[in-house]
Amino acid sequence: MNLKLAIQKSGRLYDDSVKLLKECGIDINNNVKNQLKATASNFPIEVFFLRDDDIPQYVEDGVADIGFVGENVIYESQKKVDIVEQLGFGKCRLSFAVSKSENYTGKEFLQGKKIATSYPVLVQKFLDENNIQAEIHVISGSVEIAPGIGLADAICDLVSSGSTLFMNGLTEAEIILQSQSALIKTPELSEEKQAILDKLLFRIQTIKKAKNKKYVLMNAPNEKISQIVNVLPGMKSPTVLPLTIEGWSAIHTVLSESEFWEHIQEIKSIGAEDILVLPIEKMVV
Ligand code: PRT
Ligand code: ZN
Repeated sequence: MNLKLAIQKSGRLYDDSVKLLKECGIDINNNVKNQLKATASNFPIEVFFLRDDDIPQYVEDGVADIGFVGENVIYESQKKVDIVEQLGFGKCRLSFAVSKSENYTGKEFLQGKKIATSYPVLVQKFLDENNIQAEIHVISGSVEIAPGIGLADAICDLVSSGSTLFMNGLTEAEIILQSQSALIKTPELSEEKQAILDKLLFRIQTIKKAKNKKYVLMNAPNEKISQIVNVLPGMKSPTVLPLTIEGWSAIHTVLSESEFWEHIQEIKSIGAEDILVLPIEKMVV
């Protein structure tokens, strides 16, 4: 029995999807170009390669049991699938943007306007929630050129760095959805397949927990240890080990990237030396 997973065939999510499986210790045989499916040699999973827009439908129908796909695509598709876990990659936002020369003062700007988008469902939902009447023009690609050629007064499209908007003389006016990739599952999953999914989820969560965490080591004089330990947030109390030099100890702890930057100067000024920061690959807590 294999769990059937749908991932994007090629595009922005492909590399991160395959990388996540690899980090989970799952080796898929995906060396052949243009292949439609692959199996794993060391995990009961079969991977289907599809266009991202088709993934929610396949999962709703149970042709695939689970899928990795952007939340933007999931919500726009309106398919009956369960979102099980956010995956932390493919981060972007769905935003309205207007020409730089427009004076965007708020949502009311959109009243009676023409909006070009590939996300008619999500845009209509936003308009309805805000009692705005506007005309939606559905375009499937290069939405950002619509205002420049007089096709629309505003666009609603995915933004990540913002450089596409900038290059087209547009500014981001309103975010309507924050999105990232998520693991979705079909509403009906057999007990046996659910057990495989639970195993996969455990691995994914283990990796996610470690992603932003650093293993931090430092040396400090013994009389400064309690002061340093008080500053360190850490998961539990840090480990303190004696050094061979009399009166000194090593402190080991786990911090998030932001906690590290927040506290490191203070820790150094208290008296910590030789501070080392190492990445953590996996974390089971
Ligand atoms: O062929 P297939 O249908 O599978 O792929 P696709 O062309 O529809 O999708 P693809 O590969 O472009 O994107 C897949 C998913 O990546 C999207 O559904 C989002 O969940 C996610 N994602 C994250 C993005 C972006 N960031 C993104 N920046 N998808 C698209 N963009 C585009 C955006 O549409 C705009 O044209 O990038 C441009 C803006 O980027 P910045 O960096 O200039 O702001
Ligand atoms: Zn697509």
